[in-house]
Amino acid sequence: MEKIVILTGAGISEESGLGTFRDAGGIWARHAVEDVATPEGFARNPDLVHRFYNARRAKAVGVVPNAAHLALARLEAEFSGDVLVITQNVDDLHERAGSRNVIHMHGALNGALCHECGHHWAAPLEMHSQDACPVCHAQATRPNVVWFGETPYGMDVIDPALAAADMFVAIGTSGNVYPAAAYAQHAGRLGALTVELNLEPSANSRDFAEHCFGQASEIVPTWVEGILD
Ligand code: BJW
Repeated sequence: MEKIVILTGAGISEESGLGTFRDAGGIWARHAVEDVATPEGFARNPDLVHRFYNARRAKAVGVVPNAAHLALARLEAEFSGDVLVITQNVDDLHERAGSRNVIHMHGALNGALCHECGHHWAAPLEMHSQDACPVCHAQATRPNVVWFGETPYGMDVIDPALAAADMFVAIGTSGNVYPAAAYAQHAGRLGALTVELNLEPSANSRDFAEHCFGQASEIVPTWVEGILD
C-alpha cells in the first residue's frame, strides 16, 4: 500500500472542544445555516456572519490538537508512502499537530477573502464588514470559508488523489455534505479500500468496506498503530 487519503470532519476536533455541526446541540442547532453559511446570508447580514466566524476563530485559537490529530501527523511522518489529509474543517489543528500535506476543502478560519477581487490574506482575529481589501480597497472582506453553493477548494488535487488512493479513510464526518460525502463511493469504485472511523454510522456508512466506531482520540491512534505495524 502506497497512498492513503484521509477525509476529516468536525468529529475529529470535537474532543479538542470545537463543536460539530449536526450533533444534538451542534452549531446548526444554534445558528440558521442559511443565515451564516450561504453567500445569500452574508449579502443580507454581513455583520451577523462576521460575528459568527469571529466567535469561532476566537474559540479555535484557544484549543489544542487531540490524540487523533497527533496520530495522523505521526502517520504522515512515519508511513513509507504518501498520506494526504483532506479536511472539511476550518480550524488549523491538523497543521498544529504537525501534518503538512493538508487540503482545507472548506477554507480556513484564519483566512480573509475579498469577494470583489478574489485576493486572500491572513485574517485578523476580528473581522468586520468595513474592513478593506489590502489590494483593491473594496469593503468586501469575508471569511475565506466555503459556503453552500460555492465550489470547494482543492478539487484539482482531490480528484486525482482519490483516483490514485490505495486506501480512503473518513474520520468524524457525518456524510451529509457533498462533494465530500461522495468520496468514499468514488474512491471505492476506483479500487481503494474504504474505512470509516466515526462515533456512529454516518449517512453514507454503506459506502465503506470497513468500520470502526468510537471516540476519534481512541480509534484513530489505534488505527494508525495498525498501519505502521
Ligand atoms: C465524532 C466525535 C468524536 C462527533 N469522535 N467522531 C442536493 C443533493 C446533493 C448535494 C446538494 C444538494 N443540494 C445542494 C447540494 C450541494 C451542497 C450540499 O452538500 N448540500 C447538502 C446539505 C445536501 N454542497 C455544497 O454546496 C458544496 N459545494 C458544492 O457542492 O459545489 C459544487 C461543486 C462540487 C464539486 C466540484 C465543483 C463544484 C459546499 C459545501 C460547503 C459546506 N460548508 C460548511 C460551512 C462552512 C465551513 C464552516 O463554517 O466551518 O462546512 S457546512 C458544514 O458541514 C461545514 C463542514 O465542513 C461540513 C461537513 O460537516 P461534518 O464535518 O461532517 O460535521 P457534522 O457535524 O455533520 O458531523 C460530525 C460527525 O462526527 C458525526 O457523524 C458525529 O457522529 C461524529 N463525531 N464527535 C469521532 N469525538
